Amino acid sequence: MSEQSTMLLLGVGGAGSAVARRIATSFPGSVPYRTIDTDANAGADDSNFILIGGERLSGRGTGGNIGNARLAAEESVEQLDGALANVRLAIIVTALGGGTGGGATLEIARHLKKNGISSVVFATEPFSFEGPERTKNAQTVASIIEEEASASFFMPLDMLVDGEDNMVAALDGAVNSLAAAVTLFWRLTETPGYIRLDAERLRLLFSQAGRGRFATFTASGNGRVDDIISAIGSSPLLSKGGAHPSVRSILCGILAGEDLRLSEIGAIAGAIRSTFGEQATFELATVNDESTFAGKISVVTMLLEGDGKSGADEVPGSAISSIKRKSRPGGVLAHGPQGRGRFNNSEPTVHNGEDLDIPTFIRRNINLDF
Ligand SMILES: Nc1nc2c(ncn2[C@@H]2O[C@H](COP(=O)(O)OP(=O)(O)OP(=O)(O)O)[C@@H](O)[C@H]2O)c(=O)[nH]1
Ligand SMILES: [Mg+2]
Repeated sequence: MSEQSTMLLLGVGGAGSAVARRIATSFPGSVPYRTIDTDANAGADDSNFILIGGERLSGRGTGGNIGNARLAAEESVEQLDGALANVRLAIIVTALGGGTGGGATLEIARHLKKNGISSVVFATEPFSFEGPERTKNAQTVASIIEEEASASFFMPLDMLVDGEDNMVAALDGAVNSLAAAVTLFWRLTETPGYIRLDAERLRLLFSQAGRGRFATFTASGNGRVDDIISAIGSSPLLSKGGAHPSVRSILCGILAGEDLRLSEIGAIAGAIRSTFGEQATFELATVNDESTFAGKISVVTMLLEGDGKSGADEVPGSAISSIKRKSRPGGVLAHGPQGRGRFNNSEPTVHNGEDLDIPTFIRRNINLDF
């Protein structure tokens, strides 16, 4: 894809930017991307880098302060606009736990939504050993990001890496596994397969999708399909506390060499549907690329739960020039008096006794004190 692409990759914060750079190196020169940080040093060698909050923070980063990251992003987010012409779908990669990854991602997703650009956030949640404070901050900000992004996937780092690794290897492994997962996802749209998935179809699938679950699996050899099916069934990234509740939509991407058989596609698709719900909308895409996947199969599985209410607004086009930014006091989200925001004048959507039109963070009594 070129700079004319309708998809743009954004890496936010230190770890998020590292992941974006890792993905971009898998497609030299063909992934349009930007890295965004409050820390000037982090972008020293990166011509795609955008420093935010330069005046407020003097390029020193936030030191873990989500509130400062939000203000920095609010002040500087329009610097992104030059990269947004023609963009219909932004893929944001970030790590929650620090300040910038969470705070700036939230404001960027909000800015994209105002511009009619769909956004899909892939974010890691901190290792449990980073302490309860970071985990709590990450969960709080995840609930707000979920309201602003079209679709969001949050993956605990504990599940992405091998617990026996040392710290340096674990962090590198985390960057690698998130980058590999998003790279596979990107390839689904980048490399035409027999069953195509284009950026616009993806955008529609993701619009108002809400929070989802995401995992990738790779296997080779005779038992490759059985191995993948069993890994899908036991993946903690795809289950909810061990259970497999039905979802609204499923995206299954199969990337393989030229030896991919129809029966293999059928077996994988059938297993995913029977595990996560025959009633769900099911999208299948394949990529056949002998040079990368000879003898292997990689499967991208995305489960979207959205109720069709909580994601990005569908605003036609991506008319950056027509944005009228509304200022609002930092740290407070602009939802209506009852917390029902834009659903204030419509019938409530009640499920299990909860009004789903009220943002998640209000329903769950999460305090936004940053
Ligand atoms: N994958 C990966 N994750 C990291 C690395 N360093 C930190 N993390 C994780 O990413 C989270 C956020 O850390 P950073 O990316 O450094 O923070 P930031 O978003 O730049 O935010 P501030 O520096 O606090 O403004 C941490 O809580 C860790 O869970 C790394 O080198 N690789
Ligand atoms: Mg940082």
